[in-house]
Amino acid sequence: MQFFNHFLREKGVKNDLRSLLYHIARSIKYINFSLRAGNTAKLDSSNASGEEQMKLDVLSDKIISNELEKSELAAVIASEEQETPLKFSAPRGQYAVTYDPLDGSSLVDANLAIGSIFGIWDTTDLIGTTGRKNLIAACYGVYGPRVIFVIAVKGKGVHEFELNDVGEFCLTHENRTVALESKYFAPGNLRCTRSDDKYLALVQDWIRQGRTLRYSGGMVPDLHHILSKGQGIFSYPRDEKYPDGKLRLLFECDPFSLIFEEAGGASLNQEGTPILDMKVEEIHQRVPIFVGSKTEVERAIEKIK
Ligand code: P6P
Repeated sequence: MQFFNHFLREKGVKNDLRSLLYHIARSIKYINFSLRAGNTAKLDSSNASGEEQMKLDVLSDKIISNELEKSELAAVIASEEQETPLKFSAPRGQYAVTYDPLDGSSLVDANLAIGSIFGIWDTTDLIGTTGRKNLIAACYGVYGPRVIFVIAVKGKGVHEFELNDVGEFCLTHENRTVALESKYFAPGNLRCTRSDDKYLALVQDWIRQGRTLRYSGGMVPDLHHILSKGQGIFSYPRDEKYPDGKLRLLFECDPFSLIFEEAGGASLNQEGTPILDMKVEEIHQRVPIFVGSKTEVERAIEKIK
């Protein structure tokens, strides 16, 4: 049994990044506890993207920001739940952390799995950078029947840990990889097939080919399904309601793109540009995303762009 801190040290992950990941892991433990004990009520407020907030969204955001402040290694944090980034006064480190504290929180009342997503950047100037240039690590927590913590440090692979009965994250899978082709598909935003004939044809192709549909409406469990099966494609194209796509570049798509490229997969926008090469224009920037098995993603973009 290997604890995640020991494992990362053996992988040569430097002390301050390991310490930052330790605080992120603590926040995942506290959020997990609050989910099992917490109130699934909605608030009469909305987040910076205009989405209805749950009490658990606000609580999760507070848990994470407290842990990141305690780490003293994050100089700047940017949350999907907050309008603007927060600069800490006297940090020891110079990292920025971007995060979606509780992605898919609207699924909590249906008792479906949800998650938290984190990107760790070696710059505090997020506007104007790209994931390729400054995103050095990404991780997510999945709150399901088991609590899973997946970490990718740039150039060091993708590794999976599970929370045990005494609150430690132990290694369960080293070097997760994604095959070039897949039998699974996770087609998001099916509403847009009413107006986008190319997306309709793409989804119909997947159905005709006898592919297996796996889609829950939660990006974290839907993408974790692809990583855990080692194959799959997740798609969320743009439409009239979301002309730039629904999912956020900094809080969801860049972190998952680093993870999937590290696992040998691909993550492209609807024009076929790697998400990691997209310049950050504004904090809550949205982007269409096709991510997963490399050949499947490339084939899908050829059909839809
Ligand atoms: P739709 C959840 O609200 C989320 O942000 C992602 O977790 C998920 O992939 C997507 O939206 C689901 O969107 O349009 O299917 O509800």
